[in-house]
Amino acid sequence: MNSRRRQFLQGAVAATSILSTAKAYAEQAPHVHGGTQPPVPATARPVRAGTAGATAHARVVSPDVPHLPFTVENGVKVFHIVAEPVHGEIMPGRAMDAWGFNGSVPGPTIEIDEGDRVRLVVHNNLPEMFAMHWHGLEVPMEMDGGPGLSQDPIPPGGVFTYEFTIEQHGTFFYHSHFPMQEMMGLIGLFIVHPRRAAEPRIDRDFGLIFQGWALLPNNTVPNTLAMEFNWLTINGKAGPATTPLLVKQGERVRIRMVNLSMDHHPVHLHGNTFYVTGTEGGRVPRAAWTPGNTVLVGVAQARDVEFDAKYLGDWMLHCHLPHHMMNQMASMVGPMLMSHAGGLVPGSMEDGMGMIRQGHATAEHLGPAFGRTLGAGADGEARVTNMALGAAAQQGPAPAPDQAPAGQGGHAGHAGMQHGTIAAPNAWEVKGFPQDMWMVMDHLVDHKPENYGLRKEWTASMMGMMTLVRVLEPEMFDKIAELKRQHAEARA
Ligand SMILES: [Cu+2]
Repeated sequence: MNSRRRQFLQGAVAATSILSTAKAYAEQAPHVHGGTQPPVPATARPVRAGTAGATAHARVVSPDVPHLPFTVENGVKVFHIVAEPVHGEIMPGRAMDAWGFNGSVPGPTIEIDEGDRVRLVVHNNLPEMFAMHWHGLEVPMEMDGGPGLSQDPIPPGGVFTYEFTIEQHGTFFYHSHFPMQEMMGLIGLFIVHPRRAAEPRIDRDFGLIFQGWALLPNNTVPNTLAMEFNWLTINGKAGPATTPLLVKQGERVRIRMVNLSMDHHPVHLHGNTFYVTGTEGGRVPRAAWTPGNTVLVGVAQARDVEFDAKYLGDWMLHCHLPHHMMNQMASMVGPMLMSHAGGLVPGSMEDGMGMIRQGHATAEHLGPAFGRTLGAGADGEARVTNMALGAAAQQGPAPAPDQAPAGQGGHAGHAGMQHGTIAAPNAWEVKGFPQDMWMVMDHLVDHKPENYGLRKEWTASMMGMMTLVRVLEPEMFDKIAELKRQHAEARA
């Protein structure tokens, strides 16, 4: 054991100093959902005094997620973390009842400096036991947060104090070590800046957490047993409700990405080449940096990428798994609605319980359409395996008369979905049609200053695990900064 490690262990405090009850603390704690908290401005702040050779580093911006405040007591940075149920919105109108920390899902960002001693007072306001793990941090065993293994679980209403000194730097995170609780959202970023600032100097530093949810229609509570995920989020928001990363042309950008979900995410940046400069184990030696535009962020991994923002533009940053670029995937209703002969009107049993527009529910032309048979059935049915969604189907070309019942040019539509209206006259004769997912949602998010100046209909394909890196001219950057200031003022 080296001397630093020994000092480290000697300094560790007794694990269970009860400072206050979780409930009492929670009443004082800021209860602000991440989505309503203005992003922390990317103002540079100096590395703490006394670190030789240090230069300033940019503060990490974690869009849609607040920073966790701390106090300093006898040189120790003291944080209070409250695990609790959180009601929030994945996007406007799509509520979620998950579990998070201090009113935010994911939890607030902890940002410290290498060499800091930290005291993390964890309050359990969940209805069941809990323990916190510090992912990637080299802490004494008794501080590791393995329930049963290294500590007794924290009971509901209980408090556990973790304390250690951090002699690492990089992108780390904190999370519940009960797996099903992880799936309810209990994770947050834990960023440690190096004693000596990174070279080349980083102008804009961002932190993103990727999560996946099974939020079934008409339900606000994630199904943590599901193996299929229909909502994919960055910092708790799905596109287009994610908040763009704003940079000025010419700046050097770092994006720190952490994945705690059930899938790996190959994250792709448009229009720029980046270098992978860090993992969940810290900074990668420069000689080993690799160029790319897509980086696989596996479950429980962190990846830092850096690039010089040379090119003006609103560049997509997104998981490239196709189903992770969508919202509200709902394959379970496909077999019910995939008919070419649908229409959502109330009706009798004979009308197919309101699921067909006209005709008889058991008519031959509806063959397999409503789950009556499996496999090949009516000719029209064989052309498509998806449900025929929305306006594309409603406004697009009607099936030829021999391919659909007379008078049934329309198709099952979903209120709120606006699918593309550009389709070939013979679209319905093409197997597989329709596929597009064109949903313009500008009106839901255009009030956000960070979205100022984006092209009309920019939201049409901004869904799921997707955000934007906006490389702006300085004047535009300053204009948006001013709008953000006004926006924050108006809400205060
Ligand atoms: Cu993905």
